[in-house]
Amino acid sequence: MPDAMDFLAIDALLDDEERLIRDTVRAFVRDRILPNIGQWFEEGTLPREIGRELGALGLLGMHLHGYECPGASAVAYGIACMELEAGDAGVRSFASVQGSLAMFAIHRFGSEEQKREWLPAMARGEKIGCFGLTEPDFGSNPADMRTTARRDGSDWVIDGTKMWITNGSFADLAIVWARTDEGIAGFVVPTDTKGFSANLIHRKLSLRASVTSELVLENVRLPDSARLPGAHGLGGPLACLNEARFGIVWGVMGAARSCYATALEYAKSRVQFDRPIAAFQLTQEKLVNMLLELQKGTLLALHLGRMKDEGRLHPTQVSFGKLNNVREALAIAREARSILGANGVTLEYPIIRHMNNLESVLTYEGTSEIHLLVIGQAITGLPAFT
Ligand code: TGC
Ligand code: FAD
Repeated sequence: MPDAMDFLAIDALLDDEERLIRDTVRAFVRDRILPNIGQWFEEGTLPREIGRELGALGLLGMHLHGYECPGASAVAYGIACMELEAGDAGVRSFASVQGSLAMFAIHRFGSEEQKREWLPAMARGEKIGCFGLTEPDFGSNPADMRTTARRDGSDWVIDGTKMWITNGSFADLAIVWARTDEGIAGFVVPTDTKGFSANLIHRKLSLRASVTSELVLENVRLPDSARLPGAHGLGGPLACLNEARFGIVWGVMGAARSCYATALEYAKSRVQFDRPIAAFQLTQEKLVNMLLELQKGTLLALHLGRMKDEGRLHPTQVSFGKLNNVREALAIAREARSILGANGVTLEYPIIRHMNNLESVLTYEGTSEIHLLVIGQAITGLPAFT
């Protein structure tokens, strides 16, 4: 009989190293994250030392090569994201921003000096990075950003505000994207630079176990060596987003798996009308629909991961994965929540936490509408953004 948690035997499609990474990250989540996450979520915090712990496990910049980065495959990186987000999207976000956005930006576009200065310490989790693209008035449309960087002698002077920036308040460096006379450019901004400040965003009801901040840059003066020399135009930040979006395609299946597993166990033990609620046809329909989308989404993530490892994954295919898997993970979480009845609304169970987190995941790294339009343009040849 197929396994209720792995009905299509997807496990058999992984190699030994991939299974080892999965088991290692799963054990870390079980021992370190799950016992604490309810409290962190309630308090609206994520301890900064999680960075060093993720670094010690080789999970920061894990798919990057050189500079003390592990150089793992895309599939291995995806599996790690899935296991981290089975714990909480806040922990996966931390790893995504550090590895796929901040470290990737330096790895892909940075100078040799920037790589040597930052990447090893970031891989160890000693230095924390954030990625500032979104602004208060420009989210889906970063091309029109207002933050500017102007030349002043041999220096650059940056002014502007970035909004909703993960890891912002405890970051040592911010990758800041700004408009220059030559187009959009990226800068490595040490957060102790005069004129830089980060303000914690309070009262979030989603991704609470994650630090989200506003970055304010007032007359931030940096030498030319702080500019990412390889990044020219909006394609720079968008290339970083491809990496993080790929991690989300996997990550959300971890959150969905946690919801499905919780609902399945609960349904088998919760008795109403003298029967376990799992014996009712309506409950079985919910569980089966959840399983179908969970398994299809996981297969999709694996397929995209194998394509990425073969170097033939197109950004629009990442959009396909992000749109489908986040949408389905959110539907699974909502369905799972209903199976738990009133118990589904408390932090005693993980479901409502995942469900609330997924609302942010649906929005960040490109909203579902933006990914739909990216795919729409790819299949029709007609852009419908404006
Ligand atoms: P468009 O004219 O289409 O493109 C501009 C230039 O970029 C290139 N490009 C890409 N390059 C790499 N990867 C991609 N996915 C790319 N998409 C486009 C393109 O070829 C062009 O290059 P060039 O050389 O010709 O200049 O740009 P557009 O202004 O029309 O915008 C397209 C659109 C709407 C798809 C894009 O702006 C977009 O993706 N918007 C969504 C913004 C977004 O995703 N923001 C995320 C912020 S970071 C975040 O949310 C982190 S969450 C952190 C956490 O996990 O906690
Ligand atoms: P808007 O762009 O104002 O969109 C609002 C609505 O309008 C959405 O439904 C959108 O899909 C829709 N819409 C917009 N344009 C169109 C269109 N052309 N056609 C149809 N519908 C459209 N950003 C960073 O740079 N770095 C980070 O680390 C980061 N972390 C984040 C963490 C959290 C918890 C959250 C919630 C966000 C984070 N973001 C980060 C910001 C995130 O990327 C943006 O919220 C996202 O890109 C959407 O921008 P917006 O919120 O301004 O929404």
